[in-house]
Amino acid sequence: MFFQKDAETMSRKQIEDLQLERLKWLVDYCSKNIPFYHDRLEKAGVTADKIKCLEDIKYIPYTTKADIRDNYPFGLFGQPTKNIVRIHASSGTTGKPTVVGYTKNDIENWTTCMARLCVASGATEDDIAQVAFGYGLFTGALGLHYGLERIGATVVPTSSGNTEKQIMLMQDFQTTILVATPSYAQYIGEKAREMGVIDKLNLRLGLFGSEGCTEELRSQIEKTLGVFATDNYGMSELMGPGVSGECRHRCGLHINEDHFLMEVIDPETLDVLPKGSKGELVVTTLTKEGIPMLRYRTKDITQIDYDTCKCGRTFARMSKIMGRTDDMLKIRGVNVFPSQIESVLMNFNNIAPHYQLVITRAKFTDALEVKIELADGSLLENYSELENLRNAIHHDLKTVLGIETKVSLVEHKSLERFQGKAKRILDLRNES
Ligand code: DLL
Repeated sequence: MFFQKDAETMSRKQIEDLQLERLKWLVDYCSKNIPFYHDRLEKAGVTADKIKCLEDIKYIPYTTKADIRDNYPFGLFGQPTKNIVRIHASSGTTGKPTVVGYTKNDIENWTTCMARLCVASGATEDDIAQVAFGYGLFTGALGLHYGLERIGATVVPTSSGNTEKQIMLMQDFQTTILVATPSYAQYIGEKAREMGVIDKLNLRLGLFGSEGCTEELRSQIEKTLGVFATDNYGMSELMGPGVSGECRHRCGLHINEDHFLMEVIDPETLDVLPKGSKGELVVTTLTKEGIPMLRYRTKDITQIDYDTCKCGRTFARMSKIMGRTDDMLKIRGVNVFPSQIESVLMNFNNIAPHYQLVITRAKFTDALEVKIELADGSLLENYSELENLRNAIHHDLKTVLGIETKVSLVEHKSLERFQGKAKRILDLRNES
């Protein structure tokens, strides 16, 4: 089953011709509408005319998250806000989020990309789909919501959390599709079992994504919930979910190649690697108007297979994300950069610049403990001041990260010191 068979089964030549045409358009669009890109492209001597084949993309400089941060909030938008109909955001590397904007056309293309992937995974208009991603600035929920609605499925926007009610509705509505992060799906399964209703659920399909999931974990969740689950990839800077996703054959995630041009690079030398190599994924958005991206460095590690899939789709398939080239963590589906935490801590007196992040998983839910050293022993005498400091740090971390943390103030000089690169992150999730 296809959502748009013609587009999804184009020949490689047709895909590449379309990508080239769109890349030329994009270069022109960016230099005309976005001063940042105008200057970058001019400096690099790149105009649409200089792009004669897809390989000529190499003349275009890479874009990074720092470029988005430096142009906060709307500096990289390709349209004035009167043409922007939606804004989403994800974690930035410091205090301010990474903000993205969508025009009406962007929302339409996003919906189409999502609808294709929903159909590829086996969703139909007969399905009742419960979206248990958090609604809000996060792109996951509304992305899937629009795509599923477009194919005619009945969408239930429960959002994440309130798990018992979530399960009650799942049972009462006889929901057939669960949209969630794999870890939340696992938690839902466990809770439903505890509530004694696991056999009363009618789930058949899981649309998962936004964080990594091993094959072992996936089969465990599939067994518990009685679903067939697909992996879906995307990121806010590129659109949200809808960039790529698995079909029923689950041999890689089909990339919506008419909207995204992928390259794989060596993150050290920044050289483009030969097709099929493993490396950092770099993505150029081919149709986006709100906030187009030229050669965006995702920091995600993958490899791309260009052979036609058994499902008949000709769009290339990327492997599951194999890791990151930076220290970004996904905690309860939310991107967390240690640098965000550091920038919060640096605003406080009375604490030393020594901290440790301990991540654990209990009952399928991630927990983040931030251990911070006191600057000296003076506060130890004063419980209320200590509590005030702890509460203030907790509050600021919640504001910046958007998730709950446990803040522990520890005695001066009690955390380990490092001779070389500090190892501030203790991720114990795979050990529990
Ligand atoms: O996580 C978009 C999304 C929502 C994708 C729902 C799929 C489903 P961000 O919050 O900006 O966007 O986080 C993007 O999450 O660079 C990856 O490191 C990671 N990520 C996203 N999908 C996957 C996946 C959404 N399927 C960052 N497997 C990306 C592994 C993933 N990591």
